[in-house]
Amino acid sequence: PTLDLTIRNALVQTSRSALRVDVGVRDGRIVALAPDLPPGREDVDATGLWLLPGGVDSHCHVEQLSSAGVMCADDFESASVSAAFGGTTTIVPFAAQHRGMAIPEVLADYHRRAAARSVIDYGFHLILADPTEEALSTDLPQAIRDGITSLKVFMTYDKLKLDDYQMLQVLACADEHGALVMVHAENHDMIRWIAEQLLRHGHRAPRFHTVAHDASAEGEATNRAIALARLLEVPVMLVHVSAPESIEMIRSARRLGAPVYGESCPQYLYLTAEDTARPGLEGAKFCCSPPPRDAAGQAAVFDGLMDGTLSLYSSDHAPFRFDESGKLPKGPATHFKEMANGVPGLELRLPLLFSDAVVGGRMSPQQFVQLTATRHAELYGMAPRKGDIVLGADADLALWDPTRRTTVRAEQLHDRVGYSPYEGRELTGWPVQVWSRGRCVVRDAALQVAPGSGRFIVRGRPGALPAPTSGKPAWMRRLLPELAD
Ligand code: DUC
Ligand code: ZN
Ligand code: ZN
Ligand code: ZN
Repeated sequence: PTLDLTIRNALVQTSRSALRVDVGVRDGRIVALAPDLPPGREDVDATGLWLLPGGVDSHCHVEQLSSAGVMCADDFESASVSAAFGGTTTIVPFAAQHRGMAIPEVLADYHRRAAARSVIDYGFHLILADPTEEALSTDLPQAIRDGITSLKVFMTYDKLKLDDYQMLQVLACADEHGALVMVHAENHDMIRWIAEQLLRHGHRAPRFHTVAHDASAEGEATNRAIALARLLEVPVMLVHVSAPESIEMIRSARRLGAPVYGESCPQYLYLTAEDTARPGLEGAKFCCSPPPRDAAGQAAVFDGLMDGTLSLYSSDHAPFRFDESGKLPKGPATHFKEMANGVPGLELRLPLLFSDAVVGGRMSPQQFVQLTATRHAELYGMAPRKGDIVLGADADLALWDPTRRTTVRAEQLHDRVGYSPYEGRELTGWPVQVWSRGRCVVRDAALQVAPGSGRFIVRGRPGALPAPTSGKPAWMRRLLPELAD
């Protein structure tokens, strides 16, 4: 039978090697990787271009209400379109429980909205703000069985933070039922105390956000999250890691063989605290939590990504407009504690790293593929369908022109944020054509599919977890041996 799609003459960059092969697609899957394939019904001559697996962005916020009640600027349509234009073909945003909300309803709501609007495939992580008995005994296990095999917990924010006891409950429950726990690690009271001193002295400007979120607060909470996970001998994923001391703690834990994982993001490689000090309120455009740090922090993040201490490079796209609906709820009178927290990054995540590190010669295309796609799929239970160019995988593909030069202009991006923290940057390398399950999503700088054509991914057991055992949990065997036999 004929191929639905043949992409010929590209340099195919997989997670393992660069291949001179044609790629054949049928029924949405990669079915042939060989020279001189027969023409497909869609036949693409990709001479001079690179074919990469579509990116997997396992950390983004879409159509999500913040704990302060602010709605993201992007819905599932604008977010997924923006992702696709930037070479990403899978997103795993959050379904956010707020305290008092029933988890099944939260999930049903996100499912309904994403199914109607996403143009690429998507999964969800559950944000767990209220780990009640009901949540831990019934709702979370059910969500995991339904393919939501990861959850995020917070150590800060008044309305989200869990205490250490609750963290242990969640880590043990996730271990029992087969989910990976992502942790936002910042010490709540350290940040709260610094912020209080700053505000009391009249320091209200955006840059004081970065002062309040001192690196030591991230380091302290990272250390504690690792200690809690190690007590139970369970995996943990530290998300949006920015502080050198946090990276060092993850590195040490991993050296000891602990299943501790880390993720970082473009804002920690390509922004600094100085950006938040731009005149007036302009600095708010660069404020996220944890905040961008300094040049030494940028270098530590890059080294962590290169040596495997940090496994993932995600966007942490948290889109808020630069107005009363988002960043500046009180207009010009807004102080740093009142700003919505987060920066956009879905569309530029891959082009920023590609230009700086791959074109810049600091990172191999294989390492880029692993950091932007393969490991996301593996660690979060989507491999081998997603995240690589291998036989049998979904034909989620991005054709890159490694020489295309672009100047970042917010008005040319497809999100609804209205500004870009990377405005004016010159980038080399851009994804010029993108497929999701063999359907062309982006071609000639135009969207080719309708909203709602993306599918929910029922994720399996995360690769970050050890193989399931039928016996008692590791912590019980160690701490309560008489119960474990
Ligand atoms: N955590 C995130 O993951 N994103 C934005 C802000 C935050 O606190
Ligand atoms: Zn967070
Ligand atoms: Zn002062
Ligand atoms: Zn986030």
